[in-house]
Amino acid sequence: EHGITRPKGHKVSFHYNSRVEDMHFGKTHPMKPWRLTLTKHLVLGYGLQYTMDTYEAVAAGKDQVCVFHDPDYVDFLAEVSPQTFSALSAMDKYKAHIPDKTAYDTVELGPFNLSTSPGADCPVFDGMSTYLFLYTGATLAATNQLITGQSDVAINWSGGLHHAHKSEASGFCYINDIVLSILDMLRVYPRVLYIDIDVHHGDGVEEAFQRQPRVMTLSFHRYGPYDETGHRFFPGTGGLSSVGLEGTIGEHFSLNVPIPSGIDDRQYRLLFDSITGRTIEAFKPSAIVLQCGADSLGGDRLGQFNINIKAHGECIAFVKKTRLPLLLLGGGGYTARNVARAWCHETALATDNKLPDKIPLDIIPRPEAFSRKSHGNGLLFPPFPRTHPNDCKDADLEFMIKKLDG
Ligand code: TV7
Ligand code: CA
Ligand code: ZN
Repeated sequence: EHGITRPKGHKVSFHYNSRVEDMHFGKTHPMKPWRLTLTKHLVLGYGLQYTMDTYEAVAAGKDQVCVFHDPDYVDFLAEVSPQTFSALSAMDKYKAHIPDKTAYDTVELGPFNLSTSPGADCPVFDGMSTYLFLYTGATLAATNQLITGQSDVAINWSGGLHHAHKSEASGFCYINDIVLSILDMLRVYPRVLYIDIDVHHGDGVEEAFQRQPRVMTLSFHRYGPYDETGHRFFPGTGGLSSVGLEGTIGEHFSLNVPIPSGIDDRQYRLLFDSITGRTIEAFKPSAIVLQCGADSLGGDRLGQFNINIKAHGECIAFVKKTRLPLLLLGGGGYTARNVARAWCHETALATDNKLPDKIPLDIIPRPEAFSRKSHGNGLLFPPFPRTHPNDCKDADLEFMIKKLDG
């Protein structure tokens, strides 16, 4: 009825479990799983479920998570709740993992950088284990679809948690589903390219593969000097010269594109197309994992870029044109209505559909989320108000493109 059709010549699968929506990181915490509810409403409202195979995700097993993470950390994640946190933290096997206090921490941290204090980046909240093992299960199921050739593109908007380390939570990320996915892929594909358009540096994925020439990591992110509070834009890594672990065979298999605030559509597309294009040409990946963090959009609560949904989507379309097995993952995104717009639009791109711009407000459960006067009620509209002055000079971007071409 909308003219929405299945793609010709390739298969798309969508992996999700609505139970992730009930989770709350805390009242003022910017990460709102509710953005996934809105995304689902748009995807269903537009009828995109008829264009792909949809799978209800099941929780990953502890053994699957231990393929990358420290078993003690995985045990802790599987058992912890706000009620058991302090008793677990006192156990010998976990006590050793309590980080030393730094001047920088404003909250009390427990083992593995987890905390029950209200201001923590990685809080322990009710239902946390369920949430973590579900988003991981969805990514692993999506990965399996690709590896077995049952899907050409597989999507998990609840995954893409790129900051988690082997035995430490970081930046709202607890289990690194991306690393687990790539490790699975390496059993089948000779080379995997990881691309990260979240506004933050994909440090956890880069670190995991810094000695590995079969995985190339490429992150585009906000990067800048220390501010007046002594912080860099999180996580503070990912400078131009960070290219993989020096002296190992992994050297030169990671690339970083550090970007000043306020970058616009034209500049971002220029950087993305030239650098990604060259990387694909040179590395010849057998499969691609694309982390589609939507905090790189203008108007994001945490991000500082000025790119619109159309340009964000063009990055996905550019990568899809390679026709390589493609895993699309979510990530950051802190202005929920825009996250949902972007990921719905990108689901349509994956299935070769062009959606009418008018959001079907009459059939989605929460139309008020998309019908604000100040923002319009279109899917791609509006161009976001420029809240960050553009600090990107074309000459600097050209310099970066040349430098990375080496
Ligand atoms: C992938 N920025 C994750 C991005 C992770 C960013 C940070 C917050 C933040 C946390 C809160 C909160 C916040 C308004 C924003 C150095 C600190 C400063 C905690 C207040 N409000 C992704 C992580 C980043 C938590 N962390 O890439 C509870 O902002 O900058 C920091 C570290 C120490 C901790 N404090 C912040 O997008 C998913 N945190 C409100 C309540
Ligand atoms: Ca990034
Ligand atoms: Zn982010």
